Amino acid sequence: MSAHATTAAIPTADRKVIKATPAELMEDTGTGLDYGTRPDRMPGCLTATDRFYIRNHSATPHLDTASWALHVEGSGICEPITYTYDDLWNRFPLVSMIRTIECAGNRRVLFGEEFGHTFGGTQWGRGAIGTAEWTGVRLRDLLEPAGITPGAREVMPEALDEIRGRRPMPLGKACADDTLVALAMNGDVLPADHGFPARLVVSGWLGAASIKWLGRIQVSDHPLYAPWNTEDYVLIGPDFPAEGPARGPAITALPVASLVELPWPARLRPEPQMIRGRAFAGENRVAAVRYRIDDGPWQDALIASPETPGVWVRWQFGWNPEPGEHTLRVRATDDQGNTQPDSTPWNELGYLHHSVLAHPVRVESPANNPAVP
Ligand SMILES: Nc1nc2c(c(=O)[nH]1)N[C@H]1C(S)=C(S)[C@@H](COP(=O)(O)O)O[C@H]1N2
Ligand SMILES: [Mo]
Repeated sequence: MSAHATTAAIPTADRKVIKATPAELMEDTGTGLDYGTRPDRMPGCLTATDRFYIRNHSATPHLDTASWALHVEGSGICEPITYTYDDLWNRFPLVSMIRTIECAGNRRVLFGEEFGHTFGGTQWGRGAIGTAEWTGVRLRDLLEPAGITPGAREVMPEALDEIRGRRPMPLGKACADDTLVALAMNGDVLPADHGFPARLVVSGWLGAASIKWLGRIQVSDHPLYAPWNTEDYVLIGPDFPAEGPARGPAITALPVASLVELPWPARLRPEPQMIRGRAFAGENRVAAVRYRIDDGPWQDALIASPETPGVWVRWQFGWNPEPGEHTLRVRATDDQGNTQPDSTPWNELGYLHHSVLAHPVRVESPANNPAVP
């Protein structure tokens, strides 16, 4: 195979992800591991599983539930426990919740454009975010039978993929009502690429905390360090001092940001229409979404879905655009008063870009613009 072959040409057996990733639904970042959701292909509140973004650091593993087990162990528990797949389905209350997962590297390409710089890492546009209904067991319910010691302070889920993905969190976050070991996604058993047989969903935090393909949960009475809280998924730069073995502060909850459900650049017809998008505020609630066309005033968009912490909202507004080139800006604000900045503090690995974006829009008559329905 030539070095320039596209992923579409790679035979199925050699692909590193399992589900189809057609260009009509997903944006190929070129790594063979990471595919974004096309922002103009999100009709529902939930992101359909066929287009939910994939972020893999190594190939999707093939795991067999007959031999799979989840081990709970470490200095922060009294008695190690091993659960089978059936145990998870049958021995605990099942919980379903809608939650958004977003990669800390989402919009990295746009971050680069803001600084005239190409960041290393996966070249994400706006598609490394998605919302699903997750069904599973609260992590807390799996830890408690092992006896959490009074000195326990950190919990580190660990995966069965080749890179052994792992990322510690404080015991409090691990035991939150909405920290789930998910077994199902959008009403079906978890697909392989999204963590089958079991993945964590850590509400409002960077996607890297939501470890897929779980194999072990370590509970510790001392701080834990892994590549994903020392080398990666930390903020490195002049504004961010190193912390002990970590090159910078570890990213936890995500900042407020927004997304227009149009391609980049967008092409519209000069006629009245609704412009739609999403806003997400990590652990906070989205409180307001404002938009600005060209040099016009900032106006309120209508938030048209429940404002729940950990879940994106859909917003919309009507526009009857004049033919020509336009710039659309959207600024979301959360219930803690945080608002999208004009510029994001630079960090070496290009994480947490959440600046107000200048979305380019070309408005043309139908004759010049046949692609638009
Ligand atoms: N085991 C494991 N878990 C993982 C990853 C991984 O590569 N391996 N990627 C993480 C990252 S960086 C993100 S953004 C989310 C993406 O989840 P998704 O592929 O289901 O969208 O999974 C996280 N969990
Ligand atoms: Mo990520």
